[in-house]
Amino acid sequence: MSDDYSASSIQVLEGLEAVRKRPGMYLGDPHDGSALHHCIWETVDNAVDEHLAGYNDKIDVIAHLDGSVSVRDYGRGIPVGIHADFGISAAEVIMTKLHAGGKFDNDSYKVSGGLHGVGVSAVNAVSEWMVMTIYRDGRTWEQAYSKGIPDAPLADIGPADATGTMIRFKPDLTIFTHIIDFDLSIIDTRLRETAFLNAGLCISIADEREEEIDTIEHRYDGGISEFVRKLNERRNPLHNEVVHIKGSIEIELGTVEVEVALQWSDAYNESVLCYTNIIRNHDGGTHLSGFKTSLTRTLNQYAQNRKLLKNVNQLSGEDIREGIAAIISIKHPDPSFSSQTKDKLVSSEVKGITEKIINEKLGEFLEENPSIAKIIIEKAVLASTAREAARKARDLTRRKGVLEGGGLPGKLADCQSRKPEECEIYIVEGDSAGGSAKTGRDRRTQAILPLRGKILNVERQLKNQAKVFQNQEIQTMIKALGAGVGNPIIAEEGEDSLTSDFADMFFNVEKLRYGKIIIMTDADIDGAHIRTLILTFIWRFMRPAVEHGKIFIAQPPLYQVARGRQTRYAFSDAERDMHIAELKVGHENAKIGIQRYKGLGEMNPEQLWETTMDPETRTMLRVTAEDFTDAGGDSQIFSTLMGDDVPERRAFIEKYAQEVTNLDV
Ligand code: 0RA
Repeated sequence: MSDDYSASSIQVLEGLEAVRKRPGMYLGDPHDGSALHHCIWETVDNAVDEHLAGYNDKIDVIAHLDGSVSVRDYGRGIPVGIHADFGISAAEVIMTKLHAGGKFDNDSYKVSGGLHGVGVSAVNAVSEWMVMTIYRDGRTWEQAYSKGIPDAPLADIGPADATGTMIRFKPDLTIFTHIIDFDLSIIDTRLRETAFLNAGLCISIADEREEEIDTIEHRYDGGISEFVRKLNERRNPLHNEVVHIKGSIEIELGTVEVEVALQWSDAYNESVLCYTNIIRNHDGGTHLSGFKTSLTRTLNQYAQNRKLLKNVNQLSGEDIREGIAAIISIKHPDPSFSSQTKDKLVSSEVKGITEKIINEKLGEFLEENPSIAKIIIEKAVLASTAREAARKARDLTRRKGVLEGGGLPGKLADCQSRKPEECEIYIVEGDSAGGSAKTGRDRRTQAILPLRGKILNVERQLKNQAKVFQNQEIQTMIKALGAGVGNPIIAEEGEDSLTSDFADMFFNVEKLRYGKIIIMTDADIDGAHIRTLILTFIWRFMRPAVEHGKIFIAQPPLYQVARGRQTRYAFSDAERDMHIAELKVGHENAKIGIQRYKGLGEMNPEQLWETTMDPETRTMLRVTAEDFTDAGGDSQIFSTLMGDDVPERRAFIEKYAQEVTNLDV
């Protein structure tokens, strides 16, 4: 045995010992299952490298009954010749020397690409046993190890009719204390991602521990384009074709390859996943910032050249990325990361490289696909308009005086009390009804805000919010309520609700100046329309007020039934008929007067107080979120109330009038 050999084997033992002592440093936490699965990733990565080098298109992963896992590839096979420096087979060097993976000094043994981490030797070190089988040059070679140490030199054990490498290892359970089982769903998820990132590579997974062994195969010839389609599976893409960009640039150390796939959907969030050498970078890095810069610049340039920006000066990066799903995958011969976990790529040259490639290729794509380009720009312009409106909303509420006393609208007849919990505001349709309400109210706790005519239908203006905030009646309401105004919450199919900067930002239900907001409109179709418009605005822009049960609908009577001095009010046809019958009892020919109230204005202040506003006797309908979201969607309450179907509307109101009796209001 040469001195060289003994020297290097001491080194090997020391290296293996280091891994066994501190597996967490090399493979992740040995107690939560992450290190255990990392062993598979590390082994598969070697086979993936062989694919990247262009020699392997299939990887078979099997979880065996005995708790071992085997990874078979069909590449060239690990070199079996004696390594000049170490005097042992190159295969043994790879399996026993830490970091030997990509760090061979001798170029002839350089692992293809040399892309991956700690190397399979670390896996060997934490394995109770490992067997390496190599199929190469028509022969089969084998070497077995215990805890990383070879049982015997690599041996030729017979002929072979294929090429490739199989590595089978059994984790050492004295190191992996807590979780002893491989989890197939974890393996499946990760290896599917690997398959997406390596177009054409087929990865099969089988679990021999199951009674019925079925083999899962992942193969995506479309690569990251198919990955993007998968991301958008539950969304509505705005264009069918996925934009796929690929390019490379030479640097001193070798080639940097940049591959990007992207597609926009009608969603509001952005999902951009970044990878370096097939490893996910959760915090992005220089490839992501290059991507963002280039996307913003290229799309703005294109839009400006084509005069597609109408009322918008320039599209921001956020506007452009609204609704985007993208995969950024780069290959780098020697990447640097901010940490051991590789969550963030920091190689500075990558930003410029990514930018350059995307500038060029995305520019080309847009030129060649003007209709897709138009769709993307239009989406960004909409996002920009909405964002601008959001900014205006913010300004409106921030401007001094808008929220507090000094800024109260002139039309508001405020109440005397300043305790929101005992205060109410009646939002009343029309000036004349407003007049009656002002006279009839309890001015200590009841405020009256008359609105003139119909307010804007905000449902049609969700994409153009600036118009909403310019509307006089809406401004008046925002000021009177004193709690600011939010931005439209547009529920998205399959997602909880809109999360980004649109949701409930500037409306603060705690700041409401009144504990009850009562909408009081005429009991006719016009009144129902106006009520619906007000409710729509509140639902879209002040939703928490609904959710906190602050919104009510006043229930003025539909009829007055009178016999002599006896008067009764009826809130439905049925109640009217009941009153008539009761008043007639014993006086078949009695003269009964029936007055149908067409508007609040027909009631004098006392009547309005008595029937509709007196907290002791009135009935009111409390509006709940379910009223907007019941089966049939947002539009149910709207269509019922907006519709011309009078009987239906009446039935609706009667139904609520009934429910309201149980309400303590
Ligand atoms: C070093 C050099 C060559 C291939 C490999 C390593 C290799 C390593 C692994 C690990 C798992 N599967 C593998 N397949 C190949 C290139 C040898 C040549 O030039 O033929």
